[in-house]
Amino acid sequence: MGVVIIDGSTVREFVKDEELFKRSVDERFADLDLNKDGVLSRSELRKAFESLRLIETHFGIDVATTPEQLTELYDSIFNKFDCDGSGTIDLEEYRSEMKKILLAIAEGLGSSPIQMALDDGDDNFLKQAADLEASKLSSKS
Ligand SMILES: [Ca+2]
Repeated sequence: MGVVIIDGSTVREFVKDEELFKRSVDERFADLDLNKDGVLSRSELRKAFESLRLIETHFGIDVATTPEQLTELYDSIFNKFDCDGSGTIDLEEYRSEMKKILLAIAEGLGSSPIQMALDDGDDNFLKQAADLEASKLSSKS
């Protein structure tokens, strides 16, 4: 268990680093694509959000309590990702929506840093953003 400190610029730098951002988003996409058909289905995306706990931890949305409400919530997320309404999410759609989400998180954080507790095995985007900042700081000194 460790603690990282991030603020809006940490997240923004990560998104701006196109190569790193693409690589980590693409890796995550491949992990989520459980049946390896190259696109994310509704249930694959839902699993992703459940495991990330993005909704509870970063958007401050009241966590829906009934299964029906949860399904509605995940449906609306899915529809946001699925820009062309094809019923699946391709890599391009995933990249562009993750970028929007992370920039929205960055906006929400602003310049007031927050502490984020991480388990050792955690490898989410915010942790990677913090790692990137740490590596830049250490290469400067
Ligand atoms: Ca799939």
